[in-house]
Amino acid sequence: MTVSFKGKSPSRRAFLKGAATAAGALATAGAARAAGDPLITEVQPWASGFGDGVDETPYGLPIKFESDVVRRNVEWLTADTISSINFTPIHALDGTITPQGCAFERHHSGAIELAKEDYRLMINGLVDRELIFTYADLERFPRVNQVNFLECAANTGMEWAGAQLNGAQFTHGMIHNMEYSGVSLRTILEEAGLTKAGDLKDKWIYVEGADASSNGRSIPMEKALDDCILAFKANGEALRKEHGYPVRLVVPGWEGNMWIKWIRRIEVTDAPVESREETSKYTDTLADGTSRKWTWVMDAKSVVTSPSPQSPITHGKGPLVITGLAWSGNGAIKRVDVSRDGGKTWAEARLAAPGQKMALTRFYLDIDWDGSEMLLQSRAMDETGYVQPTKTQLRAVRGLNSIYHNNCIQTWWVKESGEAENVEVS
Ligand SMILES: Nc1nc2c(c(=O)[nH]1)N[C@H]1C(S)=C(S)[C@@H](COP(=O)(O)O)O[C@H]1N2
Ligand SMILES: [Mo]
Repeated sequence: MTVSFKGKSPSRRAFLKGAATAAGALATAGAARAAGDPLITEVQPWASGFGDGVDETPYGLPIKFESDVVRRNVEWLTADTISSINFTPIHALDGTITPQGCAFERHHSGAIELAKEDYRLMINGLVDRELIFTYADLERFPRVNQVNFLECAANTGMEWAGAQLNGAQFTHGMIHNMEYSGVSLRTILEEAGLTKAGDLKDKWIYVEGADASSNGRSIPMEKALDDCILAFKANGEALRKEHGYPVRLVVPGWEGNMWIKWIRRIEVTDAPVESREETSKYTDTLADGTSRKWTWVMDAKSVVTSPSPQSPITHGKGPLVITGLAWSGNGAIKRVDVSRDGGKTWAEARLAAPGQKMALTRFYLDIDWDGSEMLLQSRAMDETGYVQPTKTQLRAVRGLNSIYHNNCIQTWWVKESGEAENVEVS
């Protein structure tokens, strides 16, 4: 096995032998520290005065001590911040729901400010009745709730050629997972009427946003009528401006580019439009120079979020929580395995809750770390039986010309110091 990190190949090391320990046996972590601790023996300022009144913070932000849990961009990645991307701090989050305030953003012409009163949604093309809805109109249709991940097709795209970015936030942070509330797209299409469209099997919709880029995409009618929603709310509150306020399209399991923000038009068509976003972009060039198109589904993928380069082990050996996220655009995650020796041996991780369709799943592996280095990996399996591929397996099929749809197994080299680096094993 060789390990490469930014071109270099650290020599092979001894690998961790320790087996996973039952959670019950880990209860002693740090317990006997109290004796003589001034935080225990002395009265502290927060216990001897008043805290803030309830009128101080009508809408709250995270406490100042958490100020590094923020979206970050990578300056050299794009020419400016308008047509750009920032990344979710997944290394610092837990559970599965991404707070909107730190959920990554991707815009092609900046985040626009569109008031509900100025919002219009048009349906035209092969419909029985062309319609225009206001925001208030949309609110009067029966509503649905759905938790879904959105992953940009370019997530992990910089890693094709080798280990590049040192942090789960940057390698895997073009993802968020929210609970959406809105109206099923099917409801709105049926309101406009689809009898004129005839046989729906070969029909499409073309969707576009109100921003200058419009980000138009074609979606097959079958998917449009299946599980897409026109969402107004995320995690209980109105969508943030940057995520498409007041209405965005949710396309469960499919590449983020199709989740049109500030959606203004739906056209029913008898063929795909072949727009910029589905021809020159969001297609995957193979080794022989030909390109795959209509690669909509985000295949099963996972990543260890901690320990990881931005979330080193700081407590030395003993009980250690290894955790991460898994997801699949083809349905629910069924199982996640974790390797500590670069993929030679695997242990089945514990899913915090059974996998939900097209939503993030949190996994944990509770171990007794012996302090030796690890080549940490996770491998997801979804309900179709699909298993997340290694980087070598993916390159064999896709070559090195691709940007999008890199769902390979990630490796973190966790050193004896507890620090971690982005590496590749082969
Ligand atoms: N109208 C519009 N919709 C858009 C985009 C855009 O630039 N304009 N970007 C797309 C891309 S490429 C992605 S990955 C997702 C990002 O959604 P987010 O900003 O909520 O993370 O929105 C998609 N929808
Ligand atoms: Mo994207």
